[in-house]
Amino acid sequence: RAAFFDVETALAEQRIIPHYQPVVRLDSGRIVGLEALLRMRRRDGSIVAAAEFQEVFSDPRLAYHLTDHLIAEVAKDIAGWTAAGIDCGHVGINVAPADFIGESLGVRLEAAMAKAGVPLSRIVVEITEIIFMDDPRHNVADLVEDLRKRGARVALDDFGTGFASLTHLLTFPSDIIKIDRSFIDRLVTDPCSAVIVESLVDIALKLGKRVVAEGVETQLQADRLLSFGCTLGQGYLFAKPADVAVTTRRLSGRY
Ligand code: G
Ligand code: G
Ligand code: MN
Ligand code: NA
Repeated sequence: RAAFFDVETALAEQRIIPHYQPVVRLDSGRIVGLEALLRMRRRDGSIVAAAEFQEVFSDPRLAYHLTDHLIAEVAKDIAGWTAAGIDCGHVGINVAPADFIGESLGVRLEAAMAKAGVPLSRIVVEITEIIFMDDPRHNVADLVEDLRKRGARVALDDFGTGFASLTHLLTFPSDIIKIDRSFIDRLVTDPCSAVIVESLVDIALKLGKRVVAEGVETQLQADRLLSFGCTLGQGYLFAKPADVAVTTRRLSGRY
């Protein structure tokens, strides 16, 4: 596993980069947006996924710097696509609990986007439910309100995994619900998961939110989701996360 030190060194050496996974229409596979996912490039060129070093996000100082670096890279990429006349849609970024302490994430995001000439309305801040259950210092409700006031969108990520998912719908004014992969995994094989997913989609749509299904790996899952009225998803069935060059080709319709 990659250690704290490896990630810190990679950050200093500009070897922390975003990969992007498309968010697609489940019926046509058409790309409507992206999710940025942090990757570390080793000196030998190999790529290490965030899952391999997730523990570093629990270090507040490093997590803060990783987020700042990531948002600057994402802003640059969006600016590049825009300049090339390529529409990338909305781009999701994941945040760590450390991003809810100290200087406002809204201020940091606004500064990074302004520097690249990208409107904040391009950005979706994906907040995992685990953060809500964390310590009250994180002030998530205020932060969510601040982000939306500045024009960013907010997604409840890994939705359904928290102990109080439905309460979160009331407490946090999100724009998008991302249904956790664990439910999609069992969607076709487990009738109980199917009922839960159908109900979550129904609730989210009735509340006027967009719903994105995560981890869609089979056509059967996509079809079932479509029958529930869930029109958006991401997953290996459509595309794995990939670097900016591959993503540019995908967005240009060449892949
Ligand atoms: O892409 P991957 O499967 O390695 O992601 C594993 C986990 O790491 C996911 O839960 C994802 O949300 C998280 N993650 C990916 N990129 C980032 C990031 O830039 N910041 C934070 N805080 N978490 C990230
Ligand atoms: O927690 P979060 O939703 O941010 O995590 C997203 C992670 O899920 C990414 O790291 C990505 O690599 C992974 N992922 C995306 N699509 C699929 C999929 O279809 N199957 C599996 N197993 N993982 C996926
Ligand atoms: Mn996410
Ligand atoms: Na998720």
